[in-house]
Formats: sequence, C-alpha cells, structure tokens
Amino acid sequence: MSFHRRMRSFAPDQIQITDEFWSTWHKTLSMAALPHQFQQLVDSGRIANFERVWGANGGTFEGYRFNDSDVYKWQEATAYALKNVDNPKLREQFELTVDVVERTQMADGYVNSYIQNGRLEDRLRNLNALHELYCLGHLIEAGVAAKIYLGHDRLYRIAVRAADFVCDVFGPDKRLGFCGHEEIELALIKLSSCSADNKYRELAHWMIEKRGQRPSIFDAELKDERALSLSPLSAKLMKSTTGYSGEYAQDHAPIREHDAVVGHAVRAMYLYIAATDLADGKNDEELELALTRCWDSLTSKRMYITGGIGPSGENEGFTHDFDLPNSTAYAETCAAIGLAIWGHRMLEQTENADYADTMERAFYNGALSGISLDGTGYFYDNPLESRGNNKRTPWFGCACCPPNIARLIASVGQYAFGISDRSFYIHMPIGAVAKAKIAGQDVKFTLTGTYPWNGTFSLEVNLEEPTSFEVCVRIPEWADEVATEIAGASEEADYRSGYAVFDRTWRDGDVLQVDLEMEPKWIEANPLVRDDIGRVALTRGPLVFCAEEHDLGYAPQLLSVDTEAEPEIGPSKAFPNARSLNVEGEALVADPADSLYMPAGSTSTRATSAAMIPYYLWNNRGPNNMQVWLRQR
Ligand code: FUB
Ligand code: ZN
Repeated sequence: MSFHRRMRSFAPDQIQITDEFWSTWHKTLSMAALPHQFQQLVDSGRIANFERVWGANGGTFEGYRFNDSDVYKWQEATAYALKNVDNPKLREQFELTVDVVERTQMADGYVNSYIQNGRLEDRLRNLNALHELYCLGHLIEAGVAAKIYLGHDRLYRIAVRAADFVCDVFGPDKRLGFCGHEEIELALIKLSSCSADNKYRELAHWMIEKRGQRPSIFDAELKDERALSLSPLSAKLMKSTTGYSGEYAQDHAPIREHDAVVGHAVRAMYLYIAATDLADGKNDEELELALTRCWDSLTSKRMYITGGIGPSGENEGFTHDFDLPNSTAYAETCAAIGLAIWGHRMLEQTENADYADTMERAFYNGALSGISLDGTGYFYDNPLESRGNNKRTPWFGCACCPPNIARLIASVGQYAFGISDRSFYIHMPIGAVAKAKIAGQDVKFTLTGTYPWNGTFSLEVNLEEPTSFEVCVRIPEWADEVATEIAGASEEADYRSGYAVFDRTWRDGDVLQVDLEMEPKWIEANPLVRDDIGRVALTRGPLVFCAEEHDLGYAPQLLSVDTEAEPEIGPSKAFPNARSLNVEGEALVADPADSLYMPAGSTSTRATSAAMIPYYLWNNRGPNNMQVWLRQR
C-alpha cells in the first residue's frame, strides 16, 4: 500500500452536470434552498452578528459561538451553486455576505463575530470549545471555492489573510495549538493547493501530528479557570470516568496510533479527510495503516446501511461496535457528508473502488436525506425508523447541516469523476459533459444515463486524434452482473481494484455502453446489531429504500415482508421522477382490535403489498411512521 494521488477532480470549467437527478437538485439549490438559507442567516442574527462588531446593528451576539461558520459554509455552497445555475439575486446575497465579513476582519486577519462582540481578551483562549479555528477553516474553504468557481478574488483575499493569521500564531517555534473541532487542517490543505504555497499544508500537518500528544493542550485548558469558564460543559465531554480522555475531539492518542473512529463523528471525519490528503506521496506506512484501520473498523462495524454514522446524540458521535439503533440514530447529516468526503479522499489515494462504494452510499442516502425535495426542510439527525416524531424543519439553532448538504450536492461533479495523466474515472455514473487534456489530447466525455434509477449508461468520447488512454468504470459492489460494449470494437475490459479498465486507442465518436445490473436486494445485518435482528432492508443500486405509513396506510412496524417475492420496480406515485419498489408481505391485525393484551395467538395477519420509497425521500409528506429495517416474514 502506498498512498499516491494520481487522480484529480475536474476543474469547474471542465465539467457540466446534465444528469436529471442532480441538475434538478442544482436548480433547487440556486433558486430555492440557498436563498431560503440566506434568509435564515439574516433572520437568525448570523449576519447581524458581524454587523454588531462595527456597530451597524444593535444588540449583542446571538446564537451559538460558531454561527459564523454557517455563513461561510453557505458562501462555499453558493459559489458552487452559482457556477451550476446562476441566480442574480443569490449572487447579490453572496456579495452582501462578503461585505460583512470583509468589514469585520481585523487588521491581523482574525475574524470571529462571537469574540469580537466584546470578548477580545478571550481570543484563542479556549481552543477546545470556542471553535475559532473551525470558523476560520470554513472561511478559508469558502474563499478557495469563491476563487476557483467564481473567480471571486475578494473573498479569497479575506481567506488568505485569515490563513496567514493562523500561520502567524501557530506552528513550530510559535504557539502549540489546534482546534477542538477539526476543520482548519483540511482547509489549509485546500488553500495550499489553490495558492501553491506549501506553508499552509505544513501547518496542517503539524497540527495533526501534535493532536493526541501528551501533555494535551486541551487538558491544560480544562485546568485554566478562565478558559474553562468560557465553556464549562466542555470538561464533561472531554473526560472519561478516570480523568482526561480527549476522545470526543480525537485527542486521545496520536493519529498514528488510532485504530478505531471515536468521539464526535463530524470532527473525526474532518480529521481523517485532512490526514488522508497529507499522507499523499509520503510513503508513510504507519499513517496509511492507521487511516486504513480506522476506515475499515468504521465501515464494517459502525456505519448504518444508509452511510449514516455516529449513533449517539450525547457526544454527537460514536459509541461501540455494532451499536446502530434505528429510531434513536443520531446519524448527523454532516457526519454522512464527512464520510462521503473521506471516502473520496481515500479513493483518490488508492484508486480502490471500495471507497467509492461507501462514498456513494453516504451520498445517495444518509447525506441526501438531510434536505427536503423543495430544498427548504432539513434533518439534523437521520434515523432509520420513526414513530411519527421526526419532522423536517426550515433551520436549526445549530445549523451546521443545511449549508453543508448544500455544498455537497452543489459539488457532486467533484466526486463523480476523476482524471489523471492517461485515465478517466467514472466513480458514480451521473450525466455530465467533462472536458480534459488526457494523454496530451483535448478530450470531451459525454455521459448519458438515468442513474440512480437505472444502471445503464453510455459514454461518448470526442477528440481530434486517435489517442491511447484508459477509461475506468467503477463496478459497484451491488452490481452482480455487468455488461459493457464498445460499438464496432472487440476489446474486453481488464479489472483493477473494482474498476473495469478500457485501455485502448479511443477515436472520435467511440461510445462505451455499460449496463450495471440493478436488482432489488434484501439485506440482513450482523446479529450483533441488536435492532436489526430478524429484519431486512431493501436496496436497489445505490439506493436504500424505506416504508412510510403515507404509502402503506398503516405503520410499517406492523408489516413483515416476504423476501421470496421479487420486489417490483415502478414509477413512484408520490414522487414524480422517482421510482418505488412494491413488496409483498403481511400486516398484523389484533383481534379484538381494541384490546391491549390478549391470549397469545390472538393476533392474526392479512396479506398486503407495500410501495417502498428511496430513503432520502422520507418525510417529504410530513411526519409519519417509517422503517428501513423491516420484519422478515
Ligand atoms: O460544532 C460545530 C458543528 O455543530 C458540529 O460539526 C456539529 O456536530 C454540531 O455540533
Ligand atoms: Zn451538522
């Protein structure tokens, strides 16, 4: 094993998403979701918090101390979204947010409206809990996105000043420090790639290596009365019964010793995203092994079938292996997003399609469930069962998830394809036109299909001169049969790490047809997952399905499914453009219907058939009973 990143994502001006599924989302983002989120940023005081710093708005700071990050994440999402689908009004809103951040930024590059609203003497006093570097990290990501996607220099310069501030304060021979919530590291790495200045990457590297060392800087903060008084609750989260633990913020051990993913799920994902990038080309076997161990233990013991991770609300994170309760699943939208991104980074380093399988699982299920079809209703936690007590809401006090899912959806093109010197990779076959120089030739790739509803797609290649290069098509773990054909050619694919590789001389107009068999599949969980014993979940292709009372007319908890009967695919009655799966089974009927307890054997069943919908669509018609893991007849 040796992490080496040969493949890259397409630059924004090289790719255009034409896929019906995703371009519908892109319209929703630009025309509905992001304008809606902007209004929420205004109404919740997040914009006013900046204005208050320079006296343009009355009152004092409102909300959570990391609320600035929601503005930055929104800016990042908006930069991607405007590139996909322009909306002049949204562009204006974007400029307004840049104005307020620019005006708030201090001469030394620091900006944080919580601290600047009367708490300057506590600046960087409690790195563990106050999220200042986390917020700056999101600002840096926004600046990089603005530059690359919109050519927007002003936000980029603000971001560079902020990053320079971080470099001025922290580092070898300067202050030892990093943030309780990882994020700055991955942002600094992005900035290094964008600016070609390696100092940001070096600082990120240093921060990651210092985390988990002893004595812990966070433990010292817990012992500093003033620092602790800024966030008394943080002590509880960082300690175990025997004293300081640090697990919550992945400060329990140096990264090279990690063997399982612990603590707060989003924090962990952001750490490993950065660490995976840093392992690139270093031949650092110890780090690669640690990352692989953590990935394997996460995806084989601590991940929901939806790609949701972090079952517990108490630490917003991990508990123990196989602890995957359904109705109380926290499975924060941001955590599934983090998993998708980490999967993508591991994929880039290894070119192994297993990572894309998990990335795709999280993308189409546990992350996408975080946003309603109209773009204005959100989930923070994504349970796999509901008794009618879950409801999508327009916003949250802690609103990390809405702008986060927006930025993931808006940038789907970065994740779906890869390009290297002489290879074009299809990780997720979504409709797109992508242009790149490959093996010295300008090549246009046009992918046409109806993913995720069907696994058939075609890829047309256009170029001036016949050129030899590879087209690598991921064979998903769910596809039992795969058929490929290049009209008029007889070459067969080679198989490499989960990709069908067509290494040949491509001529203008060549078309590769691919058929990934997309059959409905009933899945069982390891019985160690107590909640899933005797139950099955239904998948088809990348999608996990669920049963909602809205379709059944009764609670799916009453249903037991017949896994011998082949589920039938058809257009969804409830969601135009989507597909549902019709399953056969039996529903429980109590006799007499109104008794609470009765002699064993009194409950009978009636035959029933039920339409199951893709999980990501659940709760779009309001709260109701829902289940992913259904009882098996
Ligand atoms: O702390 C910042 C964000 O808020 C985290 O990533 C989420 O889990 C939520 O706690
Ligand atoms: Zn979140």
